[in-house]
Amino acid sequence: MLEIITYPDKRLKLRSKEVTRFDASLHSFLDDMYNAMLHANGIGLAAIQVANPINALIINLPDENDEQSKATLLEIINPKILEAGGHQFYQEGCLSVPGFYEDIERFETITLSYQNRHGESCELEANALLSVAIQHEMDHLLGKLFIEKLSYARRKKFEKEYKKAQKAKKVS
Ligand code: QAP
Ligand code: CO
Repeated sequence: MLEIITYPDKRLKLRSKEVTRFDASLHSFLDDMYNAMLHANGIGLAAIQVANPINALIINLPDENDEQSKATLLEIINPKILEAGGHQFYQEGCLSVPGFYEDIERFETITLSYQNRHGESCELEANALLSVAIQHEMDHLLGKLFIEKLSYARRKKFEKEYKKAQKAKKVS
């Protein structure tokens, strides 16, 4: 199982690089990412979160029965936002910042170009939760975490709570 690295691991700050080879090793890496994400009860994961700084991310939102399946898995490689509009707030979390959730402002709607695992060019328009998830994961590719979007006061509250939770983890 791939290990998900957590804040304040400095590797999360790396800028990810363009994917140029859409080969079997990329495919098995994407499969490994999916297993690691489901194991950790996540709905989105960027490659850098398993310490591989490449422009790849996966998103698997639950369906109407609240179940995740590979049938609805999105594998997004080398994404670029073509258009963005509107604003929404969503209470975000992150597998690399376990146990912490905060309201974050994002675009409501985005239009995205990207490549799939075979290197084919794709485009999609997303809103609501899918749009939030894509923007959250794309920030990872730039070395950014959602906690960097918090106000100074909320960031300080986060640092305090997070340190306390980490200490509690170590002794248990
Ligand atoms: C990113 O986040 C995201 O703290 C994916 O203890 C954020 O999968 C997508 C998780 C907001 C859409 C909206 C977090 C699991 C999972 C935790 C996740 C935790 C266990 C986060
Ligand atoms: Co995240």
